[in-house]
Amino acid sequence: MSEKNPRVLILMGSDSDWTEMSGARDALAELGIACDVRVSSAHRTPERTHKLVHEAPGRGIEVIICGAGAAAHLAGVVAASTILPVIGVPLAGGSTLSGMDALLATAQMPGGVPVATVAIGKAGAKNAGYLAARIMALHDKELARRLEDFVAGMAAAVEEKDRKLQE
Ligand code: RP5
Repeated sequence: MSEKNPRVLILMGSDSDWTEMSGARDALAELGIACDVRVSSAHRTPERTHKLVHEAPGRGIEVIICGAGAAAHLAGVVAASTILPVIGVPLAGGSTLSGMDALLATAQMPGGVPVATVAIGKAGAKNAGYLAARIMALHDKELARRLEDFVAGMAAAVEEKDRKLQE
C-alpha cells in the first residue's frame, strides 16, 4: 500500500495488525501526508526489516511508525537501525494480555534508543499519525497550518456538541 512520494513509513509485524493500524494511515491522509505501509516483522523477517529501514531516508521518509503486538520488538529494532524518529504503537490483537505485553515491550527501551510510544490499539495508531505530522510540521509551514486547522476543527466540534446538548 504505497502512495506516491511517501514521507512516513508505516511498518506492521503482521497483516493482522491492519485493523488497529489503519488509523495511522487515516490520520496522515486527513493532513495530506503520503505514506508507505509495509508488513515486516522484527522476528520473522529481520533482514527485510533492516533493508526497509536503511532505504527509508533515501526515499524521503521522515518518520517511521511501527505497530506490533505481543512481543512487540519491531519499533525497538527499527529505532536501533536509524536516526529517524520512530513512533511505536503497541497492539492488542493476537495477545492474551490485551496489549499490556506490547506496551511494555515497545516503551521500555534502553537510554539512547528512543521510541515515542503511544496508547495501545486504534487510539494509539491515530495519535501516531498525528504525532508524525507534528514532528514534520516543525520544518513544514504549510503542514503546520493544516494542523492548526485540524485542532481548531476539533474544538469547534466539541462546542457544537455542547450547543446541541443545551437545546
Ligand atoms: C506480532 O504478532 C504481530 O505484530 C502481530 O500483532 C502478532 C500476531 O501475528 P500473526 O500471527 O497474526 O501474523 O509480531
